[in-house]
Amino acid sequence: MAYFSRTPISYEGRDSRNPYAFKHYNPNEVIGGRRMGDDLKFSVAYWHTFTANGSDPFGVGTMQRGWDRFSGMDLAKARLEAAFELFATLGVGYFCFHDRDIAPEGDTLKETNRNLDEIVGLMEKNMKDSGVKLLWNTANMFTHPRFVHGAATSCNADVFAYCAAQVKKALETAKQLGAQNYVFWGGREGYETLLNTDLKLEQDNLARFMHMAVDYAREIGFDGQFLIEPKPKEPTKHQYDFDAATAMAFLQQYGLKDHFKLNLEANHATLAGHTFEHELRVARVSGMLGSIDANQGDPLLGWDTDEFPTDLYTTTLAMYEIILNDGLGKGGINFDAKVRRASFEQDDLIAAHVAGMDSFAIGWKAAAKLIEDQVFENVIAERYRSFTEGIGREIVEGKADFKSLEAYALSGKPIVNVSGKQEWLRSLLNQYILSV
Ligand code: XUL
Ligand code: CO
Repeated sequence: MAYFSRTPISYEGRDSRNPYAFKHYNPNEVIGGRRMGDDLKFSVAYWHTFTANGSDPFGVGTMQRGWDRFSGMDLAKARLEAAFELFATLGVGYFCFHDRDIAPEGDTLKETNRNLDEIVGLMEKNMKDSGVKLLWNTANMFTHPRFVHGAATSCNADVFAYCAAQVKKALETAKQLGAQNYVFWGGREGYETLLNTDLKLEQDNLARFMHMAVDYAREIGFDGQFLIEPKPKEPTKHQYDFDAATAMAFLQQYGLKDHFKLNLEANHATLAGHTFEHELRVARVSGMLGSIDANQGDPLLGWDTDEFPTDLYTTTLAMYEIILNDGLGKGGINFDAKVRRASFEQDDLIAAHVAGMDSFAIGWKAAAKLIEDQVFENVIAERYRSFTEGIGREIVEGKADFKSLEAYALSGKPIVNVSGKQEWLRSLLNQYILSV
């Protein structure tokens, strides 16, 4: 190994204190007929792990990375080598990237595509040799100054055309590498002020762009799942794909719903003022839960901090939704997470992924047991029992109307409510998490 010197991470059980060992992630463990490894399809994010240097608005990069002694295409090749070493060390089966994470831009789009082709060829070979798969790829249409006014929602038609060329190429890459999904995160698809914005045209254009992508995927035989990744703000003030509900309404309005699912990110949910589990539930009950970006924000900071996920309430309630969804299908659990600026040693990358994987494994165990025991299902069934009989059943079956309901209400039957028992339910959740 040229970049990572640790032997593959192994499972040492819950009492281990080794930062480079799993205490809970044990893919062959089975609860309630489900195998942990089938529900926990982990993926490493190329951008945070191999390209981020730790710079922030106040300071330069801090990360110590063996591959950073190179530049240009040599750097791209070194990162690729480091990436497949890390996947093997962690035993992770998937990864994700933006086109510009893996190969540098050239002076022209032609040259950029040539750089990309060369790395994608090498990547394909690495994937074959290792068995590691591409969970999803996407196009970076937010970093370069040409995207200053947006990408598919830019006021400049030349930018729209450039983006079409870029996504066309990205779909060809997806097809070549057998990507399971293709993601649209609307990097700069939003606006700052209505004083210079044609909101209707921008949203119509975004839908036109997505239809073109769907058509081209069909034309080249790419059969991965299209995903939209909602986010309410950052970098723009008003992102068009605000949250799961907004993105689903957009897909419905523009006739795209059958072609897409959602890639939901924990920190994006909290930026939108939701819990992660709320976003997953909203998508799940509409059959739109596709994949997740696993990370967490900081409740004391108002921005997308993309920390590695360690909050067990969130991982448990996320896995609860994922198991009730019967897994994520083509989707997976992508660590869209970065080590803190002060965690600059290369081994921190390993410890961070181990922490995230273990946190989701704990979440999986607690959730699988909760579902096996039907803890919340029984509570919920009892709570809504009034809709399974009498007047409630008539409402649900469409047999009631305002007149029949008025007659029922006027009959004088007393209304009796019962407690929601939230505190007891939270303590039950604690018990399940503590007993994994
Ligand atoms: C940004 C974000 C992206 C997407 C991929 O907040 O989450 O990294 O996941 O473009
Ligand atoms: Co993300």
